[in-house]
Amino acid sequence: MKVWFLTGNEGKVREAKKIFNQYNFQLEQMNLDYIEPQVDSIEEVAKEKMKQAIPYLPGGSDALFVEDAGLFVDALNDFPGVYSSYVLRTIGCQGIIRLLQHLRSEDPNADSRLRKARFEAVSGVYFQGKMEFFNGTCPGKISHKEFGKNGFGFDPIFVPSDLDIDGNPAKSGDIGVISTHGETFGQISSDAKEKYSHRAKAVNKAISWLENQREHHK
Ligand code: ITT
Repeated sequence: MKVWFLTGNEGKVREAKKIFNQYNFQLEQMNLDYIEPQVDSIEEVAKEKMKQAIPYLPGGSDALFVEDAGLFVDALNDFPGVYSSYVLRTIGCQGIIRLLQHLRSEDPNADSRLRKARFEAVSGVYFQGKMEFFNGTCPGKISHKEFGKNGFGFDPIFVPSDLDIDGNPAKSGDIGVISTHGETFGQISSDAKEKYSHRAKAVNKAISWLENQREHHK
């Protein structure tokens, strides 16, 4: 089955494609000039993207996929959140680091608390007149400098929290079974990022739903 992904972001396409391909879905990028709505949550943005894309779905047996993501920094009251694209384009990763410059502590373990952040993604999938939305979160912290050239967007400044044996975030203070050992998403491979990523979680839920729908329509 062909799945059309409405996005202008190549990094998001690469990551989603890798997962969709594992389940034998063919993901194609749909590049529309859509209007980015001024709303309060990434879920509303995803819903709005879906509304704008449905009329352009090329084939009746194809599915449509949308996703909106953002970086939420605790010390900045969840900024940049829905403004993440704009903030990346304007002040960039360096700007986020500068906004956190005042957060200093003698305790080397304080960073996880003081520089706490998370990536969130909401993905939406539409097939045969039905649609559903799913979310994924990746907790972590903002690094003191940019590290690494892998990934895209805010990856060079984001260190994901360790994971326990089940792939869930380890309790604060615990050393996880799966860990980047302080490395950012910019320093690790795309395979490694997939274990932690907000996108992978939301995409996997969307794929399960789509597989069920596909069975239903056979
Ligand atoms: P579309 O709306 O066209 O899909 P976008 O680049 O605006 O593309 P989002 O609104 O979903 O994408 O993402 C908001 C910003 O957050 C954007 O600048 C992304 O580069 C960044 N971002 C999203 N997911 C990310 C990830 O996994 N790693 C690093 N940065 C990410």
